Amino acid sequence: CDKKEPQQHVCANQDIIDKLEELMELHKAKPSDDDRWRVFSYSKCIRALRSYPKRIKSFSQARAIKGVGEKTALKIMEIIETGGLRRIAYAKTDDVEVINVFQGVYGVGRQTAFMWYASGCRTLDDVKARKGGIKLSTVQEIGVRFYDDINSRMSRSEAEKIFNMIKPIALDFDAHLFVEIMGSFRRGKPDCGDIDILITRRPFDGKTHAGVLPEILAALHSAKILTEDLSLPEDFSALELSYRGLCRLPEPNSKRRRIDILCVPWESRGAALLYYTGDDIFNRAMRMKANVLGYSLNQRGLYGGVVRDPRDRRVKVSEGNIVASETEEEIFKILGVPWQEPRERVR
Ligand code: DCP
Ligand code: MG
Ligand code: MN
Repeated sequence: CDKKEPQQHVCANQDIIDKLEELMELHKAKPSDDDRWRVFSYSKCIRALRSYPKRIKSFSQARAIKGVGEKTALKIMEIIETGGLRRIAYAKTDDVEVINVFQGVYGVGRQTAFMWYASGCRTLDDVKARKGGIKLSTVQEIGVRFYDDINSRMSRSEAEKIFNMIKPIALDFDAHLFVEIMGSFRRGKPDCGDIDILITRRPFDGKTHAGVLPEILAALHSAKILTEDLSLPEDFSALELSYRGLCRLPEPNSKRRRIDILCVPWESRGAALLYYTGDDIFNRAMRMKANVLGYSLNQRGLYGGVVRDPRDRRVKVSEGNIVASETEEEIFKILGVPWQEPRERVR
């Protein structure tokens, strides 16, 4: 039961999928080649189960599904019969937990997490003490220092307060800027992992938002709202820019919060809003819908006349031409998807 349409869907074998996913996540945090293969085969199996319409009742039925091998079929039967999967407990070794903590550090991926572990680090204090002579990038150092802050979610009201301080500062530089909050906040979620902001400008007088971002960033730093930069655009004069950083309410004891600021050309604001409002599962459903209709959808727009390589449909032979990008409404309309308010765009 892949979400072919962007709407709620319950799977006939959801309990099985949940357990196999849990096991897959554990193997993801293990370094061996064997584990890599297990992750690969579980993900294939999970995908097959998602699109399998009936409740699985027997070993032979499970085995007959493409992508389900003998060992996985046995696991499926164990889940059906006992509601649990003993393999999960075995897979929960100490290294998994440590590596998951390390991978939770902003700027740290599998490679670095494994390297820290191999160097003898077992806790973030070990990392801070550079145990085993490990080296940290500036971003990783920030990630370790504000690990708890970055890994906790803020209330909607805190996100709102921060955004309400940022917006007038931006508008101060150019009153014609379009400054909108996207992500989970726009979907109406009661808590947010970060603050996602879109900036653009209608060039009615020939002027664009080009060049305004560095001024805004400097002002936000002076106002003690931005505290650390995580990644800056290479060329600030471009129309399409993305900034990542940490911010906080300029009050004592306020926590650091993740912030993403995007600048896009005025013509692609609809596609950008659609993409960055999410959620990611909804986006996937919309992209799939577009592909089925022979279009291609990304954060820049909806493209028609895309020619794909028949041997590998992911490869585009021709980029096609833009069909819609200015408003979310026209993209919904062309895809034949009934309009959904941001708060409805959830799994
Ligand atoms: N997005 C996506 N696929 C990704 C990452 C992001 O489609 N791999 C889109 C959908 C997200 C949006 O970008 O909703 C913003 O990304 P965030 O990571 O900020 O996610 P949310 O704002 O949805 O949730 P959170 O509250 O955790 O920030
Ligand atoms: Mg977000
Ligand atoms: Mn974000």
